[in-house]
Amino acid sequence: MAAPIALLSVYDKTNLLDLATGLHAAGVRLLGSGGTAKKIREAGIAIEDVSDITKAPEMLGGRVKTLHPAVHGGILARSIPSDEADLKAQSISKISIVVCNLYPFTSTIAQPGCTLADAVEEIDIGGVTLLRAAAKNHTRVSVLSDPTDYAEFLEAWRAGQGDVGQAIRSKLALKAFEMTATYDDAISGYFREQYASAELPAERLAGPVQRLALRYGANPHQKPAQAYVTDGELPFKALCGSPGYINLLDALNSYALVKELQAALGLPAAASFKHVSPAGAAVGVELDETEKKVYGVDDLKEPMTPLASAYARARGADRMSSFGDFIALSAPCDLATARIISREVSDGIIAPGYSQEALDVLSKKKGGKYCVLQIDPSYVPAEIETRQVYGIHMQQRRNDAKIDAKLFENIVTKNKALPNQALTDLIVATLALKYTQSNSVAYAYRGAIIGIGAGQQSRIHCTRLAGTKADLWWLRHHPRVLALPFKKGVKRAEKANAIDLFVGGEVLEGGERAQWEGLFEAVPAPLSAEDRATHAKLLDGVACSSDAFFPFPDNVHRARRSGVRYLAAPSGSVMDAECIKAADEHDMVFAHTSLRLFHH
Ligand code: 93A
Repeated sequence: MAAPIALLSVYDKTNLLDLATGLHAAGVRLLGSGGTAKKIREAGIAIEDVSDITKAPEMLGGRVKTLHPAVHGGILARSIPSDEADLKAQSISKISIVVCNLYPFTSTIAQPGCTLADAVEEIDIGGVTLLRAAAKNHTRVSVLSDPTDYAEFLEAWRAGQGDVGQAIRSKLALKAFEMTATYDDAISGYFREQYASAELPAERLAGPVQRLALRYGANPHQKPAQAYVTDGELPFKALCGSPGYINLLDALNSYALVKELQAALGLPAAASFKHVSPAGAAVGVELDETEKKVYGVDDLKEPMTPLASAYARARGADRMSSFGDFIALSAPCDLATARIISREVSDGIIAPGYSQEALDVLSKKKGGKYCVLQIDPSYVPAEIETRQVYGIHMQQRRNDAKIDAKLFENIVTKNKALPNQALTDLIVATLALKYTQSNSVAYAYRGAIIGIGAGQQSRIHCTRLAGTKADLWWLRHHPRVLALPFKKGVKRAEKANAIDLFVGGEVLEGGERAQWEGLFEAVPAPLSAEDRATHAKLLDGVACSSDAFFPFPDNVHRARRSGVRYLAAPSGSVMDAECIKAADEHDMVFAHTSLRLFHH
């Protein structure tokens, strides 16, 4: 029987001579490309040149070394009669072992001053082809792509007398496939940066791009940073300003939320995000006169549209948290909505479109730096999503669970009366949780979130946090708050802060107190405990949803204290019966959803 053949073609020549010595001693015939063969021959080990079997010299300055049917026929041939006949007809010998590693593309492009031509020269063609061909034919061929595998391979080769076994060949093939995939990622990443980025605003306006360079990542020292897709183009473009990393996290999560809200409820929707959770979210339910005052839009000259009402509600749930928000709209931004936004401190907006007059207003914000993103509403994200944490890739199916009326059909309390408005509110609360960092609990009323407790490790802390926010939101409707005698010229953000201190019952001292009092024509007396209690009793019919089951009935009791009448949460707690009992005690309506909605 003819000696088995190994083809060696390596850039990194670590451990090469040990391997060549071992293979040669085991009776393997060695074939090498230029530099690899030279190094082995100089060490006194017999080796033939690839050109001896191809009968063609290396050419184009090394660009063509191993690309030849004599090489690839020898690697790819199976042990089947037709392949054997083909090899015989062309006088080609089978190759059993391929040893190859690639030109150093990644380290070359990392060199300062690396030119495009330098990078291009480091794109390995023949080596990738060797690895891929050998890995494809791994039922017969062994492929060594990593010098640290040589010693173990040699041992197995000797032990198996020339047959390392399928398990080893399979493992080596997988490694080679990973290696070529990583190599190709580096190449496409480099060219994406060169050819598919929009660095200049003018380029961005021209149309969608595949890659967007970001100023930095989550923090200024996290550079470089970018957003990209590997297929096609990004589904959004920046019409004004340029988004940061956290802006994009907010934009993409918030747009997903408003798109689903509009689809579920047939009304335009808006969300106000901060730190990748909603501070508020709402659908376009018309505002009454009191609400207009609470949300600070009573003085708006532009007539309110449903979309403007949605944003006014979303922004007004928790004005303190919404300071510097990222906004999402489910429908093209109109002038009324843009006018509301123009008066608020905000970081950016994403919407499926903008009327020209709305865009004119928004692009003047922040000295022309306000981030305005336009997203393609027909965009559908991939079913599988991947992220990397601490160097580890993690994959999951996207949370594409549909949230609609059906989810709330399993009512487990005695009271089963779920009016339409309450159902809308449960959908708003539950959909908001789908895009809120967990654990989370949300309270909703009149189509809007009024309190959200996000990112707490304890469920009751979520329920309390959301409840306290809802309480403060409701106190902002108190006639004494609506009549607070602010001096002329006090800014909107200052008012929001002053009102928050007033309804929160914060006891201020010294300079802070003086500053607060200085905002008013006459210093307002604090709300008494009785004022608060009387007002709290006026709120009823609030909906509350939880992203996982209530572990204890304290959540139910706490929710009730903020006017909650309608509850939704998955079942599954050992205390389910106790939670239902608590809901019955308050004559609440509790729907078990069987859908957990953790989000990270
Ligand atoms: O320029 S190439 O893509 N053309 C080829 O045909 C080819 N075949 C192997 N580069 C090629 N190689 C690469 O050459 C291998 O991947 C390896 O990195 C390197 C080994 O060259 P040498 O044996 O001359 O040191």
